[in-house]
Amino acid sequence: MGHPVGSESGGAVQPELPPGQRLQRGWPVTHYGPVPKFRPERWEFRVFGATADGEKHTWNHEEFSALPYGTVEGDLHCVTKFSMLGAEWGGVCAATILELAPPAPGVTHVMVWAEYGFSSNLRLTDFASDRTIFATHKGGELLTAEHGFPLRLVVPHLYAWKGPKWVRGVEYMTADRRGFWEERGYHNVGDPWREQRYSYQEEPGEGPEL
Ligand SMILES: Nc1nc2c(c(=O)[nH]1)N[C@H]1C(S)=C(S)[C@@H](COP(=O)(O)O)O[C@H]1N2
Ligand SMILES: [Mo]
Repeated sequence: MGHPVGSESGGAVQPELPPGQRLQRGWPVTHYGPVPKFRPERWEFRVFGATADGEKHTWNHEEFSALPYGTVEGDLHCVTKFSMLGAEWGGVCAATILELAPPAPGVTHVMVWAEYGFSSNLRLTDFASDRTIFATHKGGELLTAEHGFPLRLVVPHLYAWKGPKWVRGVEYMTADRRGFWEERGYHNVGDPWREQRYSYQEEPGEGPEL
């Protein structure tokens, strides 16, 4: 049976969860460190590293807010085993950023950077998924500070740590490098359907040497 398909259980249709996950009602707040204060005049979103034109691309908050708005339906699966299903995220699709600031041909991975140096690495193919979104809204409402306002990444097909809150930019990389949680024992790829929780589960080729 395919994964995000509903199944009958006691008469009610239950959405299916990845292995080992349980459904969370409501939306808990989970992160490491303090919630940053948003200062619009100092905020900018940058795309740097191996860009196609060799230049760094930046948007201030006003410019970023004027980018095309898209929506995506997606779940959050926390590696601590709760999942929040079926949220509607609004914001700027990663595909839009890739179009406006294309990567050089040799780019294989990206590092997504957030406030206080938090980071997470993704394969370019995961970042380029049509469901990967830099979200400003959930369910039509602006994100709250604890949930990542003014901007967070959502990658519905990977564990939620792969989506930094308070995101500030993307680095295009021609080789893989581990981000914050990936350096601290979490799986380099993080596919919840394959239960890729910890780095000791990595198969050869799934991550840089530890
Ligand atoms: N900047 C930052 N983003 C982060 C984290 C973090 O520690 N710092 N934790 C991640 C983890 S582990 C999860 S489960 C989700 C939780 O998002 P939520 O608090 O909106 O539910 O945020 C992710 N994004
Ligand atoms: Mo998490």
